[in-house]
Amino acid sequence: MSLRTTATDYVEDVSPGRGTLPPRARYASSDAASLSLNGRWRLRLSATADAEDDAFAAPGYDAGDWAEVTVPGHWVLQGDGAFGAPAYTNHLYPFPVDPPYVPTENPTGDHLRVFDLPEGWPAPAGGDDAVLRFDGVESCARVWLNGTDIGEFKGSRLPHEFAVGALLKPAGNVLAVRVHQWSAGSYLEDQDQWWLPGIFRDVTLLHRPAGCAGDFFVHASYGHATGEGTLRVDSETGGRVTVPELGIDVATGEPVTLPVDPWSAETPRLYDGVLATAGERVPLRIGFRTVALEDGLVKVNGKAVLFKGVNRHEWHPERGRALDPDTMREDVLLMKRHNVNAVRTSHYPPHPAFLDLCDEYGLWVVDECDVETHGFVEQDWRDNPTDDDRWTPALLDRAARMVERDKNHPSVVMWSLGNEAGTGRGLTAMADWIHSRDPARPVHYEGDHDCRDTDVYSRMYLPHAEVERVARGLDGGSRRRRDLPLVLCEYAHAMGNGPGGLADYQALFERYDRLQGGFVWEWIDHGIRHPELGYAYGGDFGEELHDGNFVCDGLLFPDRTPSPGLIEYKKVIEPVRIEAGDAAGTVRVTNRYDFADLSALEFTCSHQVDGRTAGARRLAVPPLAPGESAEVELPEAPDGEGAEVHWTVRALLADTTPWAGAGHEVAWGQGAVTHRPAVPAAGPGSGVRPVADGGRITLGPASFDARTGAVRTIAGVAVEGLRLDVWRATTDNDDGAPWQPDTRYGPLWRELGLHRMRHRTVAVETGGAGSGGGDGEALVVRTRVAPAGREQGLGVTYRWSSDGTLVQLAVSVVPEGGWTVPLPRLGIRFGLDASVTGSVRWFGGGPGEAYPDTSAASRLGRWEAEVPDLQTPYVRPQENGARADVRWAELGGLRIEGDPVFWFTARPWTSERLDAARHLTDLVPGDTVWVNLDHAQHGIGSQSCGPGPLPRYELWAGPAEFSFVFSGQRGSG
Ligand code: IPT
Repeated sequence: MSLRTTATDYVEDVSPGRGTLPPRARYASSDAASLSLNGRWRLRLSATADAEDDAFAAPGYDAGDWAEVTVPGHWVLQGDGAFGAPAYTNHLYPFPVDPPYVPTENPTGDHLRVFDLPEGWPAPAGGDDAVLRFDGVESCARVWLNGTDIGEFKGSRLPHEFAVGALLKPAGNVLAVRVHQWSAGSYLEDQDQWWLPGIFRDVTLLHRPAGCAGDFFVHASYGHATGEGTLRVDSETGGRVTVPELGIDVATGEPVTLPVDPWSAETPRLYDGVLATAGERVPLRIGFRTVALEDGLVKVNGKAVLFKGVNRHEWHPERGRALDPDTMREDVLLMKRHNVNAVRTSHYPPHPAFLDLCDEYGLWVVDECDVETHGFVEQDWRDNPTDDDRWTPALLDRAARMVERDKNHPSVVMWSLGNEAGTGRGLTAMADWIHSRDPARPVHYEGDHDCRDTDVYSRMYLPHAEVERVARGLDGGSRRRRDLPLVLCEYAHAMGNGPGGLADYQALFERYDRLQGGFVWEWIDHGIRHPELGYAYGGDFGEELHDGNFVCDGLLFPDRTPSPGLIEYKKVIEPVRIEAGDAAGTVRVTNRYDFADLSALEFTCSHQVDGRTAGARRLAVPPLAPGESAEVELPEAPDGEGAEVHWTVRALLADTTPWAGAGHEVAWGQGAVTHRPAVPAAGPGSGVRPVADGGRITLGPASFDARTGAVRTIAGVAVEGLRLDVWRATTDNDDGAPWQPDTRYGPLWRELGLHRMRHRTVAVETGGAGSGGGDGEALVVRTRVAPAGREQGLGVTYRWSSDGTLVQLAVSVVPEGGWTVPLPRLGIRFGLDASVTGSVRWFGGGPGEAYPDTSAASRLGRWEAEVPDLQTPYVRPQENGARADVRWAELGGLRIEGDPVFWFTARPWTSERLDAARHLTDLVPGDTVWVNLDHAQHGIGSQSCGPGPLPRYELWAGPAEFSFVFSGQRGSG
């Protein structure tokens, strides 16, 4: 005998649901009445699915003592912790893998909302003249209207509609929705993100007048050879289609062909039209374009496109995946302003309004279905729902809900079956169905490396060398695959500091036709705003299973501030390349758009003398067609009188566009006119010598501790703890992902002890020849820098000299013992009194941070910043903030000139503190500003999920010499 109630069996039922209407095309508006049911709802939380009966759904139920939540929303992000907490796992299911069963502890939110029909709502005509639509509920909902059970559904990020006309009353309608956090559907929704239950997208009541539009399919193709578009709107309910601008007035189902401007992500030309049925007028936004697989390439309107894409999860640091229209628009504007041209809706169909924006502003969209079963990888994909016929109806239901909803968007150029779901018959069934329903769009799926079901060869996180092998057709693979283009649906893992190597990927994408670009992982950090921690990540809510800050791996910080990774990406993918021409005094400009010429841009040229800009002028650049380039003469450079001179050419929007104002910088380039003059050596031959006086040694304007050789002051500025430094607070990419096959240096650095190097003073030498060392003109300090327990070390010589005004420190480093790992960094560090440090001025790369393989966007110039503003606020603190190619820097009364140029970092805490911090709020500025002057840095790479830095960006220990000239700050520079 079973005592268990059967009322909740649907929760663990693999079928998609009961009672819902067939999926259909989505449109933003029509002249039919609608009523938003968003707002404040009553909420009662239970710990299990069956804790409460359905009495609450009956009219007259008194929910006066229930809590309230905002819909759309996730209950765990509301109520200040009273409604449970979010939980983050990457691919592990946060419950036992026992499909289709879910835990008995299954947080269940009963939602209640009473509503009246607004004035003017058409009088009930009897029958089904109203539809109740849910745009997204995680993960399973059962719905009652006015006490009648109308059904239940799964498929969290997909729409579900019910016919409710017969149940509606003019006033006092009771809508009851029981939402279960876990259901059989959860097995299909194992995306790498927070588990966030709730009614997180809109709830809407739609009037469906007699003769209203049903499903319809806008086919708007473009013949690039003829310049003509063909429009045909297939509609369940017949009617007429009008497009006034084109003079179109045809019956549904009837094709019409005429000259049009095509739609592309670069030129998002939309035509306003109307589908008029007997009972409804539906506005259409029509974009003519044809997507086809031709010559082994994905072509739009006859041209192969290069995807410069991002993977976008829906995210807001307070509202989770409940996105408001402004946030969606902000995402699109930020993408457009950063030269992004494509978005993969990882890993589920987005809020439908996002696709309207992509149509309008112009972005190529890979629309991905809400399917991921990644956790089954732990059991070698055994029992994977995508290869189990019992689940196929649910998979097909999801495919249909996506395709039917989104098929009328010109921006959607590919359908994606889902993510990380293994391979199996269910996926094949999805692909077959999609191919037959919409033959005009290619199908994407990464998990199928043989491309049985797909029309592009998609991979994630391939190393550069592997990408090149595929590009050259050397990777083998199935017959079908060999004829398909490669798209990296994920690459360049933007977790923490990074991703590195973007420019090197882009160079490959541009070089080989078979490579059609990729999508950086990912758009935004999913940090959750937290009162004590700043932004919370996995584990911060006490989850028993979690993946820490792996959820913070975006190009935007959680508050949508662009991270240096996005600035770098913008530069790397800029649609105009500006570089030194072959002839002296010229610049080569190349149009790298796929469709647009350069007529929307204007160009300026300026020259910089020692980094200081001397006037900017317009530069006449012809309106080059895509792929064309021209060499343009630069204006005459000013006479630098021995100083370093370079030019900067910028491509700016000539006019305001929908996504950025006139003058917005799209691309830029720099080149040298004259190179940096030699740094004056301070000391040798000047006659200034170190003078010992008790415990002190004086050398020109510097003083030292006579016993240790440690510098104490330079030009009257107290200098603390100056010494060689090789450690950096490891980045997420240094630490690497456990599954990444290459050597991960972060853990090896720590194992070797590079974070606890000891400095043994070998000798402090001031004498001339015969006094045991030194040349009489210099203070020479010899040390050995090494970790406890190991033989590896660095022999370091600090050679101080002065001409009476300047003080030069020449450092030479000789590795000892066998080094089997590269160094994190190589340079010196020292402390300055924070109370007098003031702002930092420098001539070198800026304004933002750069590392060896993230330095494309580092622009040579003069920059100034306060020390706190030099920090990059990675959600999990780690090495950050280095400025590249620094000629000189000034701070705290010191001027430091490097020979050669150096990496400059200044922070209000030590690297050790930075290393120990888990959240930004752990970092508290101290009394000392710590300055690193690095001769070299190890690259960044992408190993938090993908490959490490390319070999040329690794910093292997070897003999090194570098020097710095210190003097009092000049004030004006
Ligand atoms: C890949 C996933 O597709 C994506 O959702 C995300 O988890 C990303 O990794 C890492 O942030 S899968 C990985 C095993 C390559």
